[in-house]
Amino acid sequence: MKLERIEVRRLRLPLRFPFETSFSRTEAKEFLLVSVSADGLTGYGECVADADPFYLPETNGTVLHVLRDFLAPLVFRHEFTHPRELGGVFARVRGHEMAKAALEMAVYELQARREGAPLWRVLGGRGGEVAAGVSVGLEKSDAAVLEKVENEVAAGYRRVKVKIKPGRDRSLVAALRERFPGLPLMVDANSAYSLRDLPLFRELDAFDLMMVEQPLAWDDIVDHAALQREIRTPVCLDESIRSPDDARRALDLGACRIVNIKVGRVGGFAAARAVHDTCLARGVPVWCGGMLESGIGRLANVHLQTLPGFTLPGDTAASARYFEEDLIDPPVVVSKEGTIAVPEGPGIGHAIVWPRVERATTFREEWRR
Ligand code: OSB
Ligand code: MG
Repeated sequence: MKLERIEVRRLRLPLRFPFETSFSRTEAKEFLLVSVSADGLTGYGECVADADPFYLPETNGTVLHVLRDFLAPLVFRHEFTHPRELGGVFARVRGHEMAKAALEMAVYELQARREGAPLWRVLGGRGGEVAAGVSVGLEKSDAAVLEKVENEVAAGYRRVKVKIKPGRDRSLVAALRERFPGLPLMVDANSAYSLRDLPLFRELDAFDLMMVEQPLAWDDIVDHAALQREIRTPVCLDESIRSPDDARRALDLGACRIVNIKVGRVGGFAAARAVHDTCLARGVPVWCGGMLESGIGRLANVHLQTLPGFTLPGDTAASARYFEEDLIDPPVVVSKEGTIAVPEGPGIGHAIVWPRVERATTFREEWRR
């Protein structure tokens, strides 16, 4: 395959409800959409970088720079037979996983369209359905979080994750556990704590949480290993795993017992597969994280989590939880049983609604071979 054209758009989609974590509060999703064209077909990849570097270091600005000045020239210079080769093409560029992933995901999506196959087939997954979990942000009060969780449980989600931060942890978890005794429940701290908070995590052991996600620093695995040795609840790593090697090292060190896989965070589908394969070989469960993606990235996540190691529900919720109007038709819907149907059409498998993309576009640039 010889790519002929790459287009990058910046989009802004208002969220139906603000989403608050320990690191920020978001009222609109601002992201880059990468389109790649060859031989009369185009594939699409949604970038998970934000406008700011508060989750991980990359931003929409750094992604645009690295795509324009490094990754696009590299990919135009190479001819390849399968998108799995792009990891090698990009290897000289250190870091910038979200930029690499956005371009590589677009090429995978194009590959699927070339084969007339759903993305899951190119990734080595399966059709059918996947189990949906939901991520509930911080609210003004514990009562407000409880009300949100009540609604999500009624909607059918198979697992609920709530965001925590210092001062908004013990009482919230205790209240949730009292109200929902049997609910598969977990917490995500987005790196808001340190090892000095060990007593808190010992207390949380009493609440039968499925896991505690990324409690300590975004670039740490050593302290997480120390924490995991001291608590019963499984630690799950998100921010700390940015490559297949990171996953191997974290598991060797005992830094976690569960891994959250986000394609954008680990540098693409091939890397996500490699993280998945490492975990599967060691009996470590994985699940697919979310980044408040539009339907384009959301569907990519649906296809990915049909791989056999994704044994836990992901953070892939219904389009309507996030956006008044998603960019895809039909939107992603979650059944009363908490499942999402895996698309069977070519590529991501649902149509992109171009008038909505145009309306949300705030910037556009294209490069040619
Ligand atoms: O840590 O998993 C996270 C959203 C933005 C950035 C980081 C995270 C999240 C979520 C939301 O938890 C998951 C989703 O619903 O897409
Ligand atoms: Mg997380």
